Amino acid sequence: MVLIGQYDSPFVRRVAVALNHYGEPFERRVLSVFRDFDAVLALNPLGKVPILTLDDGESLFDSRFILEYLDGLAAPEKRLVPAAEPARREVLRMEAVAVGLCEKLYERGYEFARRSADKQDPSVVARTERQIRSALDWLEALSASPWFCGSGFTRADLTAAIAITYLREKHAGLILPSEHPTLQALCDRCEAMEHFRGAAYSATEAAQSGWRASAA
Ligand SMILES: N[C@@H](CCC(=O)N[C@@H](CS)C(=O)NCC(=O)O)C(=O)O
Repeated sequence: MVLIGQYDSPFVRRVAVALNHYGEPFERRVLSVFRDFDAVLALNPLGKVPILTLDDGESLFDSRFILEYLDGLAAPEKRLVPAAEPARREVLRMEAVAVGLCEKLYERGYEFARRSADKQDPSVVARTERQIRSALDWLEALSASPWFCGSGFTRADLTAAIAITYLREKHAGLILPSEHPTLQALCDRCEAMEHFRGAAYSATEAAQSGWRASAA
């Protein structure tokens, strides 16, 4: 399998960490959705990453779809979403908020890093920042100790941890870490795990694709 995308993307990282967790070997092709847009469009009609190319050449895209596919392949004890309700929908609800948080952070970053100052819309930024804060407060209130759902590590933990790293790396100064101590601790715990270290956030890849860290 080949994972396409950079390790400054929370969506790409969540697929990479899951692949490591399942013990699925993969190669990576470091394409940027900006610098290598034509190549990405050739693989995904939406021109977005992550893309996972299977050994027969089939391409899967959208981290949600890819992670569902991979969880279906995994042995039951390795799965990252519980099979039984209500735990299943609890994890999926938390994951939805954590992925949505990544999407809102991406939107905010896009406004600053990709648009010139005269094109930025303060009302869009303010709305996005409210959504980011609301999602963080909601996740913090779940008091992960050590994990969100019982004693097992799930995709909700994986995604929330990656979202906090993304916040720290690309939106430093937006929200004080002391406002969400449980999420910060979850992030530290996860990023220290082997599966996360094998797909660590890459500031180099962020810089290579033209990321401008401004208005943090
Ligand atoms: N819902 C998608 C979001 C993926 C996404 O937005 N990826 C960003 C990179 S971090 C991207 O490809 N952006 C290019 C674009 O939206 O034009 C997923 O979970 O995979």
